[in-house]
Formats: sequence, structure tokens, C-alpha cells
Amino acid sequence: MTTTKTRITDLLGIKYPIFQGGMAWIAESKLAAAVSNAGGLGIIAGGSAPIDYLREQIRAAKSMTDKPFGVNIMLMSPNAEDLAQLVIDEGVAVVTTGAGNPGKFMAAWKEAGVKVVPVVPSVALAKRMERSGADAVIAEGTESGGHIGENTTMCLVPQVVDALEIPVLAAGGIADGRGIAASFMLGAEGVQVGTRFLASEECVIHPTYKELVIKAKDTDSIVTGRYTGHPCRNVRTKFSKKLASGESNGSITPDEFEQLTLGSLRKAVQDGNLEEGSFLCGAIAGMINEVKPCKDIIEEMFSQAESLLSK
Ligand code: TUI
Repeated sequence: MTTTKTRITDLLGIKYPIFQGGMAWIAESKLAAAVSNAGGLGIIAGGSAPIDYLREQIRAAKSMTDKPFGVNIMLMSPNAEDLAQLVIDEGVAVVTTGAGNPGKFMAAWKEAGVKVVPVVPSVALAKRMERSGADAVIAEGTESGGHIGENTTMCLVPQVVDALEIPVLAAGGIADGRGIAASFMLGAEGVQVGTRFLASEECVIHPTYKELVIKAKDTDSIVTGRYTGHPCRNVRTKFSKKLASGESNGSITPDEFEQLTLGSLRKAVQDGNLEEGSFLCGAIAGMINEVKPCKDIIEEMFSQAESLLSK
């Protein structure tokens, strides 16, 4: 078995079937271009950023790479509708979506020739996405950073693979070649990786954020906000522990929780603010111990996966 020629590499004309996660506030043009130049699919995160900023980011990425890259649309964002149109206007090759059902945009994207790869946390949504014309799906397990579903990568990926004809990428808990090899054993034809790229040279987050990822142990990610309906996995810090205990003992109401976390991702990414910042990261952070260039990360991951799968 080879990990470097799949329906995903054929579909997108990329060397390695690896997407860089569309991490809000984090995944901008420099990171996306570095991943695309290394042979993966770099992705610019829409998050809740203004459209003019995102147009600049897309154009900046075009100036830094002649390879395909994607844009992630966070469907709960108020900018989702405008961004859905911007990717068409700018001729972006690939759209990934998160935190919702992108069904209403699908026809316009397909007509414009944009490849559509939604993130799905369940078999039911995966099937709906296939029916509405998705080119592939990303089955994302609860090991992922940020906003998560409940099912694990190990359980979700093979069930989505069995239910669909289109190719499936695995996400959640993948940060080395063993994770890629395991994903392929589950039937995936590619992977999406977020947390590993936080600790890349090209990732522009505050040094405190990178240090938290590098220093994290296996037990250092926690999920907060389940009671708001938007559970988020992040690094265990004084702030996230305060949120978690307020959530479990009832001293913070869901409304107060929303107020406390409003803007908290920006405070983590730009200011490294340990008092009020949410440092989103996946459960695999404990395995990441070194900052490297994206190219080295990707090449080492695939070389390890190939060697494991050839045994
Ligand atoms: O979207 C993510 N990860 C994210 S988004 C984000 S920003 C945010 N800010 C405030 C509240 C929530 C998020 C930080 N991290 N990953 C992809 C993902 N999509 N995970 C789970 C889902 C998902 C959940 C429900 C996708 C579809 C879905 O559908 C529900 C429906 O409408 O059927």
C-alpha cells in the first residue's frame, strides 16, 4: 500500500494527501503556502475574520505558492455567506467547512468548479454531504483541537468509509507517520492535521502558544463548554481549568461562559495571554516536542508511514 497516491492526491493534484487544519486566527497565508509548497494542501481559516482581510490572505497565498490551497469556512460565523462567495470570486481550489452543514452553498461551489470537502463528526452528516455533491469528507474525531464532536477517530473513520463512495480523510489525533498509517488501515485516503502544524516554523502564533504545545503532556488537553453546545478542546491552563470547574460546579452559567470566552482565541494566538486566552489544541499535543519547518514535518510523516506500511 502506498500513502502518496490516493483519490485525494489525484483529485487535487497534490503530492501528499495531507490537509493542514483550518484553525481560526492561526491558519493564515504564510502557513497555508508553506504546507502547499511542501506538497500538502495548505488551508486559510475563515474563522470570523472580515472579508477584506480574507481576500488579502487569499491573494497573499497566491503570491507565495503556485500550488493549490484551500479556505476553511466556519459555518457558525456571520461571514460564512460572504466567504462562500469570495472563494468563488477568487478561484480558490478547495473549500473545507466546519461547525455545521454547508448544504445551501454546495450547488454554487460545484458550479464554479470549487472542490468541496466538509468536516463531519458523524456518519449521518457524511452521507448527507455525499448526496449533496461533496468531493470528499474529513471524518474528524473528538481527539481534535477546537470545536469537536463526540465520536473518536478510531470509531468514526471506518464507519464513514463504509457508508460512503467518495474518499475520506481522517482527522483528530494524527501527528506522525504512525497516525497516517493507522488512518489508512481504517480506510482513509488522506489525513487532516492541525496541532502538529502549530509547532511549525511557519506558524505565526505567539511563542507562548508554541511553548504550551511543545511542553504539553498526554493529559494536558481538556474539553470545555459542553454545556453551551459547543465543546472545545484546548490546552489545560489556569483559564481553561477555571472554565471547566465553573462549568461542572455551576458557578459559571452558560451565558457567562460565552462572555468569558468571547475573543479568547485571539488573546491566546496574538497575545499569548494565559489569564484570558483559549489555547485550542488536539489531544495529541503531548507527542509533539519540537518546532520544525512544515516541509520536514510532512516529509518525515509520510516517510515513516510508508516504511510502516511496507512491512
Ligand atoms: O470546526 C471545527 N473546529 C473549530 S471551529 C472553531 S471556532 C468556534 N468558535 C465558537 C464556537 C464554535 C467554534 C474552533 N474549532 N472543526 C470541524 C468540526 N465540525 N467539528 C465538529 C463539526 C461539526 C459539528 C456539527 C460539523 C457539522 C455539524 O453539523 C451539525 C448539523 O448542522 O448537522
